[in-house]
Amino acid sequence: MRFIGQAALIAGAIVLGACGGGQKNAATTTDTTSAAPAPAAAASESAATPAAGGAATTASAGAAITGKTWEVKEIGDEKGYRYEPATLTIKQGDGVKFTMVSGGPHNVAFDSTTIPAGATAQLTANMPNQMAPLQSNFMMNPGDAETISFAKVPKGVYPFHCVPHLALGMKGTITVQ
Ligand SMILES: [Cu+2]
Repeated sequence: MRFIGQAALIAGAIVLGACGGGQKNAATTTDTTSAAPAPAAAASESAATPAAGGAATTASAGAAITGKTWEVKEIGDEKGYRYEPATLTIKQGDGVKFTMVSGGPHNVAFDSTTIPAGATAQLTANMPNQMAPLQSNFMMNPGDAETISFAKVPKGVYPFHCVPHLALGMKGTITVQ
């Protein structure tokens, strides 16, 4: 079980890394607020100098985890349905690995209206497997896991919940510092 989880994590990191490295210059193509596509030279400059406004949060490529990966368990038992821990404070660039322990299926879902402004595009890109926008696939069996990168997302509070068990109070909060 432990090896399976680690293999999945490594595979996820490789996929995220490959996307993040290869598509950097394409990241602004979905930003339709710009009057014209930026030439390659301008793209290089913006990569070297952090943007002052919110434009940098528009992205189509997943950003690889550069910091620590935190562990959250998904549990459903006689005490109820919950994430453990349900409250996390992490750094921008960290990742969170959600692992199914019992009582599934569980998943991890965010609401674009409750996460920080401008976070939706990058967080969507950072979630490896989604059955709907900002909703991870179901984790059916013990040991199934999904790792979500919080690299390049805006700092702030990210409430999340389990779609099948929201009514039963299975939810949590990740604060990105
Ligand atoms: Cu659940």
